[in-house]
Amino acid sequence: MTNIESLYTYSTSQYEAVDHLLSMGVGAHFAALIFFILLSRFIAPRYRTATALSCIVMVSAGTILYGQSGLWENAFTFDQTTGLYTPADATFSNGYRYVNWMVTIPCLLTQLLIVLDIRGNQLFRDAGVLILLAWGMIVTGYVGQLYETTDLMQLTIWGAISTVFFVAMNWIVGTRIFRTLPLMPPTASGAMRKVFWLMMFAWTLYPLAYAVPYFAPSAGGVVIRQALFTVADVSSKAVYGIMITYIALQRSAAEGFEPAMQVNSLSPQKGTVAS
Ligand code: RET
Repeated sequence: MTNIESLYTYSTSQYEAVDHLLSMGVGAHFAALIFFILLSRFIAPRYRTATALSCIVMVSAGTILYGQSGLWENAFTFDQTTGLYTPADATFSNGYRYVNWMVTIPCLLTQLLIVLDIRGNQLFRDAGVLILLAWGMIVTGYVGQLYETTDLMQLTIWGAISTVFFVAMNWIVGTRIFRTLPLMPPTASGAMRKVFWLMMFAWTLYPLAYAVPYFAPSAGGVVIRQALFTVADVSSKAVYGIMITYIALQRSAAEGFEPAMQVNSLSPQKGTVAS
């Protein structure tokens, strides 16, 4: 049970491309973490949990990517005679990512519900259903990817089951977003619509990465897969988190939270004279 990553030898540029992509992912998440910590005091307490959840996602994803980057470096050694990177003792695995999603996806879904201002029992119910669907998607996808080098039929069956959970989850996310749009301040509803499309785009890159063993079982395919994962990670967590925090800020300002109003230049700075 291994991933296709451990089957191939890589040219220096292919090996380095993956190494650089993984390191870029680490940097992007830790940089975004600083941004969320700095911005959180401008967000009204009612929405601040959404930004706090982004901090958890950044630490969790940044740490796993740091591990993936170390694993990649240990899983291949440079062969002086051929000038290629060949598999070493350690086995590279994408499985760590799937396990990490068990933590990050519930946070991403919950922060969405918080900026949609879904509260109380409704929040527990919606978050509960979405998280169960997400876990169903992840666990079945995790099992499927274990077979990617041995049995493409199993990869297909588990991938199909996982997709059923994925579609159901997206359906609920979409209905919650579009039902709430008319109730949001106009400064936030445009961004919320963009969040929906960002999710559709970024989240779909993950099943594409899962499917790489079908359409590109090669060293080049591995580079494509790690690039898909990196674009998906940065968009679905860091860029998404920035948009969620932006919405939280707009809602905070619309509800009269002074620090948020100052960020939006809606209230005069202390010491300035209103003319
Ligand atoms: C799998 C298996 C194949 C079918 C589908 C999948 C969907 C994965 C998704 C992952 C999203 C991850 C995120 C992580 C954030 O930290 C499991 C690859 C549909 C949608 C958003």
